[in-house]
Amino acid sequence: MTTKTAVVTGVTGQDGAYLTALLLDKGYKVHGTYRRTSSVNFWRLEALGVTGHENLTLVEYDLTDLGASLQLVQRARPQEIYNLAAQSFVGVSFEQPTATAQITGLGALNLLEAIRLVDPGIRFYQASTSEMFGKVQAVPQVEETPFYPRSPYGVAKLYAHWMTVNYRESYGIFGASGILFNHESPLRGLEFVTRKITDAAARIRLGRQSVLELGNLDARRDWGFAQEYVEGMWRMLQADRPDTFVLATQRSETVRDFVRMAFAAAGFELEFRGQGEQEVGHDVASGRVLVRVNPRFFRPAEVELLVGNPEKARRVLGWEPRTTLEALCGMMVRADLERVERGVSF
Ligand code: NDP
Ligand code: GDR
Repeated sequence: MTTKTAVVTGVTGQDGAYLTALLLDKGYKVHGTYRRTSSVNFWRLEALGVTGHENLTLVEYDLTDLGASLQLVQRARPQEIYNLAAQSFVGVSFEQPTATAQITGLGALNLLEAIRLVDPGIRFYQASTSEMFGKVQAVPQVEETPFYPRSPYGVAKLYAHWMTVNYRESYGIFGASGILFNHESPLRGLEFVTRKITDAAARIRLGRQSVLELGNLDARRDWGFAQEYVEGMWRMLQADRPDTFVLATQRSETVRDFVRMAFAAAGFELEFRGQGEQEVGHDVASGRVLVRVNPRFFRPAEVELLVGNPEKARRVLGWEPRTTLEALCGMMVRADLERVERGVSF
């Protein structure tokens, strides 16, 4: 059991909840930060059974505030900070590019500055992303693959990544950057495509929804299980030296493949016909159209193909993904069937 203290920003999010549960389990004292909103949402922490934990302190904090960042570090006096807070939805970053830059880009700098000024010995984890590879320059992507972000979100994350590297090289700060490929779970937000799909498959199965509308079905993603990825974050901060690591499964499937898989887990056999905006997916048994393309969900610039090679993380950190996409998808559909039956809507 450790006696360390950690700060986790973005504790209300998917990764924040899983990481908090992992750290508490290891004996950490955790200061988890959340934003003041009119209806704060701790459902993920509740789902993992950690809300009332004696070693968990929930702290109101906004990443865009430098003073608040200084105060957070001064009060918590942590050995480790995991910066998971972000405006993390790629689609929204096209609508709100400035807010995304301030939160997702400059927010990380506020924390790095707080570390530099208060205690340069604090270890820092930056939640970097495969979106930085964007229009990919090599397949599969590794730590050395050149970046080419394709969204305001990707550009903001790239800034935060380079600031982490810069503070590592300029001030000797232990800044680790985890380039994580998409990772999902039953705790994934409903706006992200996997959860949108598993939720819809469950609702359609139970007669609460008739059709699912999606954007680009051809996009390929490397999807892993979030609970395993937060373990990788922790390992990065226990390493001998700060570095940059890719976490991925090395398997890439299309959104269409994931739709087929999720609907199969809900008891439908889907076949697709038509192309582009005209494409639909129908249930083979009934002939009913259950999936339709809606251009509203297209993005101004798309990331077509992501597939990462986590060899460095395997070698240096002993980290490995274990859950197959089929198992992950099945787990998400089962959780959504159960939630829809109970009438719960997150
Ligand atoms: P979520 O969107 O589920 O969580 C993001 C968190 O950031 C939420 O707790 C949110 O709070 C918080 N937040 C947003 N804006 C602010 C702000 N101004 N100040 C303080 N907190 C804020 O993301 P995930 O858990 O999926 O991802 C965690 C991190 O990892 C993110 O930085 C994401 O960009 C990155 N990432 C995620 C990947 C994935 O596949 N999941 C892959 C690679 C990187 P609130 O609840 O109030 O909105
Ligand atoms: P992504 O995840 O953009 O990869 O970012 P998302 O699930 O939003 O999209 C994945 C792919 O699916 C396509 N798509 C749709 N996406 C959404 N959300 N809704 C739809 O209806 C839809 N139809 C098709 C998208 O165009 C895209 O190609 C996630 C986030 O967690 C980021 O924070 C993180 O950095 C990256 O993963 C790695």
